[in-house]
Amino acid sequence: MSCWFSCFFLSSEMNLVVYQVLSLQQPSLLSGFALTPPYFHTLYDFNAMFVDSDARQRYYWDATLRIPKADFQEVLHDDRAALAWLLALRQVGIVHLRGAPAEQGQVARLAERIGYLRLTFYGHTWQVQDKSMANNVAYTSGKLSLHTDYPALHFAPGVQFLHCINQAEEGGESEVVDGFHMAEQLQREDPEAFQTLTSLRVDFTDSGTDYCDFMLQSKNFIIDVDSEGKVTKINYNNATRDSVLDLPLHQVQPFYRALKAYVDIMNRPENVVTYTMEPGDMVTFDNWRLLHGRKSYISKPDRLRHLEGAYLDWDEVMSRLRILRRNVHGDV
Ligand code: OGA
Ligand code: NM2
Ligand code: ZN
Repeated sequence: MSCWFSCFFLSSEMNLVVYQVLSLQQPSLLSGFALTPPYFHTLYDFNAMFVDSDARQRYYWDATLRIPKADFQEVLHDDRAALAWLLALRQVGIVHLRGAPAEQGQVARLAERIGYLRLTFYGHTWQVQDKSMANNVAYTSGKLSLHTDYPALHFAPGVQFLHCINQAEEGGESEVVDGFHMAEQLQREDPEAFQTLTSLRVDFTDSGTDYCDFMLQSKNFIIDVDSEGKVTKINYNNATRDSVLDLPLHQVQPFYRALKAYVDIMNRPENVVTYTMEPGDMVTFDNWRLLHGRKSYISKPDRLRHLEGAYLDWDEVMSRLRILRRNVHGDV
């Protein structure tokens, strides 16, 4: 096993050190936290022994995050590697897998490792390419500002896989932010804006033809909170936000002001992590928590940018995480 998770699974002394570091952090902020060996591995080895509710603990981050990395083949074939991957996906919200074959079919293979993928109107898996007669801005060579996928659904997919089969010669770099951390910043800096985005429903729409024809309409809070006020889901894609804003007149200006405040925070350079996907790279991320984007790119006939994507839901991912934890650690 060449996986960098493996060697640190053996070091229980190190795990205790990491536990002490983490227990001092409240709220849990992973800014600048060394998420590369040895810290990252010990962190996830330790957390693999947590009880179920603790597996839901999230560590917030900013631009200093070093995105957790794992080997695609090892995640497919090794239960410890798969468990570490899913824990990091839950807690950090994003993991890069390296070493997938640069051909179609890999996101479906990885989804089978979990259970099954989530079918949407864009198909079982979908091809992100510059298409003629594009039915979505993602299928052009244009810039995608920070967004979550599919707020036009009332139950947006929880997890997203994006596999790079071919990268553009120029442009096409990726960006991500921690939407929960950004919401926490908004709540602190501008409580009124936070209150607005958690209490006003915004219209999203998506219509066209792909897997079959569709005409979606939704009303979602940009920031979903639970009954205790804890942020649970971000719903925001400006490309599918409806031209209709179904709000009483006196709420229109406060809504746009609040949305701008949130978008301004997420675009601060100190919050954005930028990376470039190479053929064979696959990014797996929490689509309820992260916002992601891409820079525009230049399409050349001999080097067409091509990503393949797929969605899953958190229930299925957490189900696999529990089974792996039982198999690896013998917990119930
Ligand atoms: C998308 C998307 C990212 C990219 O298709 O929704 O975010 O890099 N794509 O093309
Ligand atoms: N794609 C990539 O919210 C969205 O429409 C996101 C979804 C087309 C499946 C894009
Ligand atoms: Zn997207």
